[in-house]
Amino acid sequence: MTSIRPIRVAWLACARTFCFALAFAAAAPSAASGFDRADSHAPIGVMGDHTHDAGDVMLSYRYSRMHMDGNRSRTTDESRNDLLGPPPGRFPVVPTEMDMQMHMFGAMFAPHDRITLMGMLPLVNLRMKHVTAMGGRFDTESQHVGDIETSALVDVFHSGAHHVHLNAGLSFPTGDIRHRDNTPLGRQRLPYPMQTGSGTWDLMPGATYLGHSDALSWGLQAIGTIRTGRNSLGYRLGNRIEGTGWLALPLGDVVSLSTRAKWSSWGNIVGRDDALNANLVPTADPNRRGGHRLDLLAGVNLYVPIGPLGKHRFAIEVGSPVYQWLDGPQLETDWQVTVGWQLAFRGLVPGLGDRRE
Ligand SMILES: [Cu+2]
Repeated sequence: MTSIRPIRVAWLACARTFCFALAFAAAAPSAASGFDRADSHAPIGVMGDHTHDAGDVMLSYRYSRMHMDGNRSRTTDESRNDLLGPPPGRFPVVPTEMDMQMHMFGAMFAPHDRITLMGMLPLVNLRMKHVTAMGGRFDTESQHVGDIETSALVDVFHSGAHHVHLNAGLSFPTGDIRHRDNTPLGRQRLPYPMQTGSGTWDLMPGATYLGHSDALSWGLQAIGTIRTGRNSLGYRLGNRIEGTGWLALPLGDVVSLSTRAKWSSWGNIVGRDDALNANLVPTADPNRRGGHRLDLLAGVNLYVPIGPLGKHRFAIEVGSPVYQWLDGPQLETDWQVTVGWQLAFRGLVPGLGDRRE
């Protein structure tokens, strides 16, 4: 009973935003662009960056990996020897490294020239290495479907080289929040960052601006993640805001190079999982999860028209933080990489909107 109300409020807020966006879209000029090059999609690490014309379908696959190594409190690195020890103040177990891998399958479909629907299914693999105050080492692993995300991208402005759309996303609690693995204390519930889901319905509102000239293209995007209510274990992850801006340089018709900056801020956990002991390991402390990070990334997009129907895109983007402030001790990010493939079918579903070509 108690979990129904926040969901209803969330749905109402979402529906209201969406109706507002639709009203805008109806008044906006046509989204016909004719902008069709390697850099007409953002760097592959950006989601929901582009919209489609009515009847278009696009399939995508992304593999991403993020590597975390060493601990940090605020902006200061902390060695494991500084952290290991008896509580309070120190921890019997300290994480040393983490790898987050994700296989993300996506589909896009535009039922209308100004509305593109998008769905994303992530498969997540998380691995963490630890040391103990007794001198032991152990690893934990978690693998599961992550939180499935759907969104509607609504074109609200299009004028020559400039385009704006709104992102109205909803993340479903399909990931795991109860994963257990073997530890020196037996089979235990794993701490928050080793779970593949949030356990809550999350709203993901945002806006995206795209611009291009003959020689360059650029874009800005801001997306929030707003958790609603609490999950079935009695907590919710911190809200999150991400803002990114990029610049891309087309080299001929097939290749483009990109550079991007991305700011992320995320809060601590509200509530707690009673199965976790925050004195044992910092990852189990709901008040040591928040942070801010600025990443710089570089990418390559390839655009390969193959056959009459499909247009393939291949892309890679790599990046590293230049600034991170962590409400730690928390594992710090070292690098990340995203590799992706996209296949678009123009006008696959006929009879929608008016084709322009
Ligand atoms: Cu697409």
